[in-house]
Amino acid sequence: MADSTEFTPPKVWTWNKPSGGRFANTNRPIAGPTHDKDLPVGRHPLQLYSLGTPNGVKVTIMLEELLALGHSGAEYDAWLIRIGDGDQFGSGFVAVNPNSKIPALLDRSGAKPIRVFESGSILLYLAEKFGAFLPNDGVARTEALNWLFWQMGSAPYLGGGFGHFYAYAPTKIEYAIDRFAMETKRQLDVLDRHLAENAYVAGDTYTIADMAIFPWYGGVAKGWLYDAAAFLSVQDYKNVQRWADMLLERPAVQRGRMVNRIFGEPSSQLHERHDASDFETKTQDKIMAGG
Ligand SMILES: N[C@@H](CCC(=O)N[C@@H](CS)C(=O)NCC(=O)O)C(=O)O
Repeated sequence: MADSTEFTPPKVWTWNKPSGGRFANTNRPIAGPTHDKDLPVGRHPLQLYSLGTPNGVKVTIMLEELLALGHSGAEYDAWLIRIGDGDQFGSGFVAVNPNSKIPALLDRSGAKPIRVFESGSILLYLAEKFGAFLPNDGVARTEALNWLFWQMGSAPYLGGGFGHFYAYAPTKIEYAIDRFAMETKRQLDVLDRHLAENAYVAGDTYTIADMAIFPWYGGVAKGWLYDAAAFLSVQDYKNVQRWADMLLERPAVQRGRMVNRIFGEPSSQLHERHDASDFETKTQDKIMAGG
């Protein structure tokens, strides 16, 4: 491959070769479905089509937290969408999310199903539907939304920028890695300074802002993402570490992290979730495996 610094872009970009890198098989410059495929539908009011990536985990944590609070209307079926196999381009999935990305939610509790896509929109939708994990009004609500939208705007630099060029790109480009490592560390510092003064992201209470930020910035701080803990000196972000450890203690967070997960220890993976008892089977597996 030519040295990236020698590349001169043509006048008009054309799709004449695979993009290279980890997602070369599924990357396309056009939207819409590639094949006909209906989505499965289970018995619960909420149907989630997702994968246990940081964006997917935000929503499963929220659903498990709602159930832990006693909101039985938050019962859900979680179906696995294997993005590496192109499931996000099936016609049924595209009808729920025209952007072909997980997570996507279908609320079938009313007369007409309601589709919800974009993880931030799903968190807000669920918070408003159940009146939970988002203060009703005032400064606290605005602060929760500030940080929810901060996450939605910032994480693409962490994932699509830093993670892509550090871990997935076919060549290591110093300029790109430096640029996005700088931005990722800046973002971690933003969060670290804020969490020095606040127990949770939006102040004293746990909200959807924590659920949105934890899988990304908690994940990078705990070394789960991109094998980059040492490179980013994540141990230095002491307040982010304190906050991530506190969230990790929550049983709903532990359950949410297992749903639609297809990597890591087999006992930590619950590919599909259709009932609360699905977790118990996993706990039994763990005990049998001596874990
Ligand atoms: N802004 C979107 C991003 C979702 C997203 O990037 N999902 C990734 C997995 S984490 C995906 O489905 N990728 C499949 C693809 O790009 O084809 C959200 O927060 O919901």
